[in-house]
Amino acid sequence: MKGFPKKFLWGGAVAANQCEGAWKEGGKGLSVPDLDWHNPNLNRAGKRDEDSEMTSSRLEELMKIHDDSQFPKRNGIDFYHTYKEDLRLMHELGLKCFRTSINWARIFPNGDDEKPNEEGLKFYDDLIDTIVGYGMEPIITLFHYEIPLNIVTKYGGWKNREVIDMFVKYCKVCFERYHSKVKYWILINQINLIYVESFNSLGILCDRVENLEEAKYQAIHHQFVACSLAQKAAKEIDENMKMGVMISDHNCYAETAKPEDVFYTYQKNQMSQMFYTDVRIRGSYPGYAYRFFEEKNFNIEMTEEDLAVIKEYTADFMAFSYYYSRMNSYEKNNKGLNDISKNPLLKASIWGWSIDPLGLRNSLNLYYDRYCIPMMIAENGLGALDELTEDYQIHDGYRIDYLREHVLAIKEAIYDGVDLFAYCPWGPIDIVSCTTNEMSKRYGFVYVDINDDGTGSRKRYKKDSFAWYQNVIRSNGEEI
Ligand code: BGP
Repeated sequence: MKGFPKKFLWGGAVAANQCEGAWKEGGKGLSVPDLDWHNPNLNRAGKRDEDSEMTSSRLEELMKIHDDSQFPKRNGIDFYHTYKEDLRLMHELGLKCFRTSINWARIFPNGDDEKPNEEGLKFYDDLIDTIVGYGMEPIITLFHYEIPLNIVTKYGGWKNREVIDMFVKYCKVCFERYHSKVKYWILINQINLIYVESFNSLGILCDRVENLEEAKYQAIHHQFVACSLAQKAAKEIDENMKMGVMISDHNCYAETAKPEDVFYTYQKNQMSQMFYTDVRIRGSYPGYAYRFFEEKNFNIEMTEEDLAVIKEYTADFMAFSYYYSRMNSYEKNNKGLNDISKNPLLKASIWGWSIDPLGLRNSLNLYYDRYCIPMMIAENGLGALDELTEDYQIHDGYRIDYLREHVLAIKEAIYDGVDLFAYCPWGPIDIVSCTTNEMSKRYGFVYVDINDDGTGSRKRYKKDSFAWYQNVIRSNGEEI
């Protein structure tokens, strides 16, 4: 097909923990992102934040800090109180869909509570009604790192099998309450990121397990089972709901055409990306994963019932976030899945994220060829340091350039035959960064005047990119 489908969902995506704030309001429990500490001496282009793998002692230290300004996600952009006004701006932007998450700890403050927290549900009743009221299709993520902290400290996170039932119970509450309003659900945000995010994604404290890597794969098995069981519950409640599997795509290129570079790069892509979608879409563990476990001597406990439910309840659509591509060399990068090289042929943002629009077209083709199910781009965008001028303008031509190139690549992929139904640029309104916990890494079409230390007027201003995206949507991708 040439051009975007008629009912294409042009959207935007945020996550509860990065925008809502109100971390202690409405009966919400403490959750993992509430402890995401902002390092004022952050090395932006360096490795990810030191807290992506957490120890019990570091967690205790963080619990003793009572200054909220050091934890920007606790206040976010105060979306909990401003969502009506913020969503009005999203409506003005012309969004056809809006992706956000439900914060698990608002619904089950401790994860293991007997009954859901009605006040938390009430907030999402209003939020979802507002999204729908503005004519936007809500896309709801059920787990965007918002694991109740009690599940981490009392149960050891997703490594513990008991967490499956807690998650499914929480999902059921949401499905029952919102099935008539929410069609598209993403069960777990970026389910593949476990090789960099053992704490955020899985709630594992690394000193509490014998072998962290093995524990991660046990935990991910529990997430797979939980997703299929949640999906089973969803189908029983309302067959019209669609369940998506989502990964973070950073497809690796081989550094050279040397067969070793090509093959070991392929293997890296298998275990860091395809493994997750193979299980959730094809419904079984691929041979290369069993081999990976065997060669590492991992003993992953899985029952026959687990494998049966994984087989029966597979994802209805595939979603992925796309920010950058990666590069791999057999000789230089043999220290695991996250050991990669910088691609000298690509420019990068100051956070070191390479800019590669063709990589997006490549990934869309790759996944669609493999799975042939409807696809959604759940996140994409350029994090940048924006400047608010004295007359309250934000001239973010660099963002327009980035998005233009990516939207053009998507258009080509649709012409290639990919069945893509939604595109959700990340953070259509500025929110706190996920990886570096700072406000300064901005993605929005709307600027939010809040600084890293929480100061600022909190006012919202439209950036130059606002009018650009508005026109892209209005013309259904004809004017880019
Ligand atoms: C993804 C997360 C998002 C988001 C995005 C950008 O990994 O799903 O939550 O924030 O990355 O990352 P950052 O905010 O650190 O730039």
